Amino acid sequence: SKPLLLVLGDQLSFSLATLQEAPANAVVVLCEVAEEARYVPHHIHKIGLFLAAMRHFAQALREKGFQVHYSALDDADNTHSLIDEAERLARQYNCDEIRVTRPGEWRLWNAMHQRVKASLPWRLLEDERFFTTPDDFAQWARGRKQLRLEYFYRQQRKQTGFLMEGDEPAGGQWNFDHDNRHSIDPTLDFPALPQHRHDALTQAALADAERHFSDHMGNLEHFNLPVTRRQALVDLEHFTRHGLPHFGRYQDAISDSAPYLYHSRLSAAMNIGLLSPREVCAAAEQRYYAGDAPINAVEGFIRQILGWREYVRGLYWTQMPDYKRANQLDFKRDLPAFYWNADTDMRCLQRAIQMTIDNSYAHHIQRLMVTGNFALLCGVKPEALCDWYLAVYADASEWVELPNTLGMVLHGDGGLMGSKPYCASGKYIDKMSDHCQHCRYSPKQVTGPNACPFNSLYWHFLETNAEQLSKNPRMKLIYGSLKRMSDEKREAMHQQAEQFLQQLETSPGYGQACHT
Ligand code: FAD
Ligand code: DLZ
Ligand code: SF4
Repeated sequence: SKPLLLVLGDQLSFSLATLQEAPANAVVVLCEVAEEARYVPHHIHKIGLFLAAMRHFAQALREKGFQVHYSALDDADNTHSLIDEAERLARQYNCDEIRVTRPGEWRLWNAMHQRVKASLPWRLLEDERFFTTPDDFAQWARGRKQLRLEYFYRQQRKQTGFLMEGDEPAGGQWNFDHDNRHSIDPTLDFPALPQHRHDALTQAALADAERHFSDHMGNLEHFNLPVTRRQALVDLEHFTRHGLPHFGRYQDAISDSAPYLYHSRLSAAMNIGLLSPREVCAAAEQRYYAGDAPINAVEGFIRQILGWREYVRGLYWTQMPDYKRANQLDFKRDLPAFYWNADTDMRCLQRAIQMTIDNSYAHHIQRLMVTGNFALLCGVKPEALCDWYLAVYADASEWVELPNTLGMVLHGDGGLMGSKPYCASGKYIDKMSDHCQHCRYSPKQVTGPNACPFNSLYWHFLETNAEQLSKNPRMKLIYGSLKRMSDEKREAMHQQAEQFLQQLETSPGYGQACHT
């Protein structure tokens, strides 16, 4: 038998089972295809990242002695679809089987699964680059009335031994989040990211991305994502030394000027396979035991990877394809046009979206509490918001994007990702950030021409969704406050929000799928 080993753009790891078990006659195939760049209009940095990283990985494979076929965007016979390319090349090289590691998106997994029994059969192998497989997650979830990250996470700690001292968690607690809620502080000094050199391969990849996809969001002038394992290791070392010690404390802070704060920006490198989550957790743990970073920082960081990252993946694979159709709060609104161009006078949104356009990155609190929160309060429909997050972030793949957007942000899954919606008014953004002092609105006003739109939208959201949310024990307090308000105040807020939403709908570009 002679297999074709298809390696996808987010599978750039030598540890893949397909590569580990490769027979000597195997042909390894990587394919640049327009379909993967366009099924949502990916940010130009994201496309540049995939092209540059795939080309470097193909080179590394060849150096290790693999026989590699690389389909480039400009190849005349390129079919521009992953499935068609693999089958075309299998015929060309006389392969009798196509092997591939489980992709990161259900649409591809399903398409490949349809061909398992074809005359040229596809064999799907499990992706072993995570701590858990979808089967492990299903087993953990079986019989539980409620799925909660915290219990899943503790089990992961015990199973992997990260931050464990015998049977006990290091530092005496599983979770140090109460130490991790500091807001932005003008005296803070954030570490600058390492600047990566663009070799000839990277330069050519970026030029090709530009030539084919210049109509997509962003420009490549300041492209600085790691595209090789070596660059990713530089970023990991830099983060654990300079960012990690402060990571916990300022995990929830938002800055008007700094895009990364003390976040790692390692998600893209991990998601495409340049770093393994295990080595990232191990590097962070080492800093704790060396006395270089405190427990609240290291525990908080490891929880994001060992806990959240695995949890969302388990949810995705055990709940798809139904998950994508869920819309618990029955949201119908289109995405406001300014999500594509940052053209808004709401400062926090303007900054989060502009940073996204500049870097194909926003940190978690910008995604959750600024762009996410606003979409939640306006009731943006899941498919519109999900396509946006999937398109604009370099780290976005549906297995991780969808549960975060549909579940965590829009509460569309009825509480699998979070026991209550992460809704907040302008008061929260004012407390955690330094945006409001630069804004034309006032976070302290709820009605009137200068009132922060988040405020009336917040109450409007609670009111509109009372039937579903007011019985939630974690929402009791806030619904109590709403109930105690005078009818006049409630009515004024309602009017204010309705007017705002109406304006949103009549603004130019509203309702178009994307704006570049
Ligand atoms: P850090 O803050 O340094 O965190 C360390 C690592 O923890 C990250 O690199 C990431 O691997 C992991 N992590 C942290 N939070 C989460 C989470 N909620 N879910 C899964 N992993 C997590 N992350 C993606 O990798 N891809 C996405 O497409 C994506 N879409 C998101 C969409 C929305 C609406 C929200 C609210 C969050 C999304 N996240 C996504 C999670 C998180 O925001 C990013 O992982 C994080 O901002 C990446 O930046 P960082 O590497 O600096 O993270
Ligand atoms: C995101 C992306 C892009 C832009 N281009 C390619 C590509 O040309 N070839 C490829 O194999 N993968 C690409 N990808 C990543 C795929 O979309 C990704 O593998 C699936 O979405 C599954 O996670
Ligand atoms: Fe955002 Fe409101 Fe603050 Fe303006 S006032 S920055 S819109 S929270």
